[in-house]
Amino acid sequence: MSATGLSDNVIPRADIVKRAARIGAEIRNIKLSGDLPDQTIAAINELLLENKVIFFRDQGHLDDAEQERFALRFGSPACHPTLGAIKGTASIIELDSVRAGSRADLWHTDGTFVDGYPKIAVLRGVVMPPFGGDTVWSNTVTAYLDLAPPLQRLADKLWAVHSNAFDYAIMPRASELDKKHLDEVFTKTIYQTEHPVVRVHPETGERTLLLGALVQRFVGIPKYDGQKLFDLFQSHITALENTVRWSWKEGDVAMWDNRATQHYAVNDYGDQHRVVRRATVAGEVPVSIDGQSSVTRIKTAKEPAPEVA
Ligand SMILES: O=C(O)CCC(=O)C(=O)O
Ligand SMILES: [Fe+2]
Repeated sequence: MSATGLSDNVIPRADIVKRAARIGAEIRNIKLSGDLPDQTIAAINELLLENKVIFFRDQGHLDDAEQERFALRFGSPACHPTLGAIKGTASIIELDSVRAGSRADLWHTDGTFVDGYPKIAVLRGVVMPPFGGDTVWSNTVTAYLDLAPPLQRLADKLWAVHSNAFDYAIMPRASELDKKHLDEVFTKTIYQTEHPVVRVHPETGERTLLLGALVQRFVGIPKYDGQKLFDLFQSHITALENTVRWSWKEGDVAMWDNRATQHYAVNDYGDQHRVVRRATVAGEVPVSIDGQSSVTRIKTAKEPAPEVA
């Protein structure tokens, strides 16, 4: 049952199938489009807030334009700060396994190197391998609640610097080509943004842990100690009880609340082809439990690499 009961009137309870106790539900018998009634959109938003990630099978009718029209019923497009959108769309990016840098096999929240990073992502499975290639999401609200109260109080006070100038060289499964591509394309402009480690969710008021792969360091804490703290908090986010794993079929759609989750695309499908396309909805600037907003401290275009004669 949903918190307000709104979804019960519009989406029958029998069509909401929970996939794990703490996160994830599949919504059945709905055809996604940009033309769904307002009430249905509100019910989907409510199910999203409650379940953090929701799944829809059999959405093979969607093309890029319709996928984006559906996503934009929840807000305005979030254009990726350094990657171009697919032609004819405002926000859709494609991750194609044959292209360098398309395997998101790290726990992350999307786009946290800027202050108002995306609030919602809508991901469509376009080409799926016969085995492997699942995606896993974690609930960063229950991860916070799992912390012992003294650790919650510690997290409440911490701030972290997030950047896209990530050290791609440390990625365990990326090829040299992947690393070079990521370094060149993803970091055309370098951002550094300070976010509270505990973000108050703007719609639910829940406390969420805001960390993930783009964290560079904690403000005011030496790197060595910071790494241990990061590992401690992050280990609660990736605890299996806080996660749900989706085994994709082509035409599936996964929609997540990027303010209350992290995700990880499992890189276990070898050379098989896998393509997903993602529409993203712009998000609010995070606010800490004492009302302070995130700030982008640095935004600089990277010098082009010198020509080698
Ligand atoms: O490939 C996936 O399943 C997820 C990729 C990802 O991290 C994203 O779309 O934000
Ligand atoms: Fe992602």
